[in-house]
Order: sequence, then C-alpha cells, then structure tokens
Amino acid sequence: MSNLRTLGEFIVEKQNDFPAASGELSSLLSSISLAAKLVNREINKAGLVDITGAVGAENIQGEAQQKLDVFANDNFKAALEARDQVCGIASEEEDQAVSFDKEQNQNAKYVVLMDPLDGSSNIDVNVSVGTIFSIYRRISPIGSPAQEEDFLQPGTEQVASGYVIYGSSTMLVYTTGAGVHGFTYDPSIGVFCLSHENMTIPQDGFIYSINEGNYAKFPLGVKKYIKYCQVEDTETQRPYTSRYIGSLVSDFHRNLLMGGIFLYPSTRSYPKGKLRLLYECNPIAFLMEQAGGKATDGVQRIMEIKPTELHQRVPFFTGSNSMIDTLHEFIKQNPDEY
Ligand code: P6P
Repeated sequence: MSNLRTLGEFIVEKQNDFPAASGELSSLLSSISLAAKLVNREINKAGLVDITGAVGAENIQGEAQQKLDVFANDNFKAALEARDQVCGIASEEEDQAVSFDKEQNQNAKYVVLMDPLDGSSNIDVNVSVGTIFSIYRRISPIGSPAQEEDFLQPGTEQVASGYVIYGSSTMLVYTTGAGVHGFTYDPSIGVFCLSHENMTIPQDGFIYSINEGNYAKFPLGVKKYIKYCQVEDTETQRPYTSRYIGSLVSDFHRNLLMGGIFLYPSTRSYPKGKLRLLYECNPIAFLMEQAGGKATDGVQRIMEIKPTELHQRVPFFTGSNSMIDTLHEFIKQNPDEY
C-alpha cells in the first residue's frame, strides 16, 4: 500500500487549519494546482514550440511580457474564476485588479494576488521559474464586486500563501498559517504528492543571495553586510557561499531548505526596491515566518506594511533569523547612505 499523500488528501486532513472554511481551501488550492500543471506542461516544452520569447507587449512594470507570462496569467485567472471561492484577483501581469462578474464569484469570500510566472526572463535560458500566490478574505460586502481595498490588506491578513517552482522537479509549497508543506509533482500520475511536511529554515545559514552587480548602488549598511559575509572567520564559518539565480522562487526555495539570506535592497535604480510587496514579498514573507525565519524591509516586518498601491515595491530581506538580525545591525549602524 503506497504511503503517497496527495495535495488534495493533505488539505482535507488539515481542513481545520483553515478557519471557517468547509472545503473552500481545498477547492481554491486545487484550482491553483490545476493551473500549475498546465503551466508546467508548457514550460517543459517551451523550447519545442513557439511559446518562449516576448509577445511584443509590456506589462505595467514596463517589462517585456514573455509569452509564457501571458499564458500563465490567463490560466491561473481562468482556473480561479471557474471556482466559487474567489471574487477577484490581482496580478503582476494585470494593470488593475480584476473583479469576476459571475454571481457565484461575487458571492465568494476570497481574493487571490499572484505573480503568475516570476523570473520569466530566465525561461529562454532554461533557468527555474515560479508562480507566487497570496490568499485573503475580502473586506468588501459578499454579493458585490471585489474592491481595491480587498487587495490592499497588510500581509498579516493572509489566510494562505504559496509558490510553485518549475525546476528540475516541479513543487507546490504552501502555508495556511499551520506550517509550510511541500508537494512534488509526479507527471506520470498528474498529482502533487507530499514530499516535505513542516518545512523549517535552519536558524543559522551560510549562504547569501544578492545581485552583487548592483553593489555600487546599495545602501552603506548593505555594502558593509556583504563585506562581513566575505571576511574569513572560521568561528562563524565565513566567508559564506554566494548563490544567486535571479529567480526569486528558486533563490528562496534553496535558502528555505539549506538556510541562508536573500537580499534585494533599495538601490539608486530602484529607490523603493524592485520586488513587489503584494504578490512577491508578502506571500514569501508568510512562508518564511511560518518556516521559522524572518522577512523585513531592513527595519520592519514585511507583513506589517500597510499597502498603498497594487504594484508597490519594497526593499526585501528574508532568511535565517541570525543572518537577518546581523544585517539589521549593519543597517542600524549605517542609516540610509549610498
Ligand atoms: P535582478 C525576476 O525578474 C525578479 O522579479 C525576481 O524573481 C528576482 O529575484 C529578481 O527579479 C532578480 O532581479 O535585478 O537581480 O535581475
């Protein structure tokens, strides 16, 4: 008798972790896993069909939209709209939030924010990419269209978040506030199977992840932390290892498993940081805190930031507690100087 536990079975088992929801989470997450399987199939053959490369359009971020970005966005949006639990979505690929019109959607309790294909510029060079999602209860009245306020809630209000990583194997990792659980996709049976129950990040880490090409533009405190990571000191196992893939989900997933710190500071080019608060930093922060780590903007918890606009960016630091604490010391000693 196989001891395989599928995503669906696990969610039902843990149903009571998702307050006041009779089966809604399982249906919501199964729609996400369905869309993930479709995106996974297209990514795995992207090199064979004309689906890599740019569509010639730009998204609101001013980034060239890759064909798979659009494919992923449309598939996740359709999968979520087809279920009765979601009244609207916000997406990195959509200029405005989308309120679903059908009655069964307007009677729904939840909104989903997502980056449908993060790191998609890496697809053409066969580097892992990911989908990131965040689930909130709506604030606006049930039975009405979703409103902007539903999407501008602080990360502490998330009821669930997760990511899909399309890597050497495809995994779905999520939390509902009761630990972080990872499921590996078995394409031969088309099912996500539990492979990493209760994922926790080591309290100490020895990997730092940052795009050092931007070193000259970093705040002084971050520059001093990078030099700290590079100094030889056997007692603290430095120099640390530098690992940076340039795909948030991949860098995050590796550090979650092995310990480490990911840094995307503000720079002169991105004075507010590059990563988006609502559909990159908050969902990742929820997972990291549930895994026993930290996620901040260099000063405060990411999840306590009150959002002001859909696509706002923030400086983002997340990882093992001891590494985040050390970084904060350097930032405190060297207030924002470049
Ligand atoms: P840079 C991908 O475009 C992304 O949003 C994240 O996945 C990744 O962590 C970051 O940008 C990489 O940015 O400036 O180092 O190329």
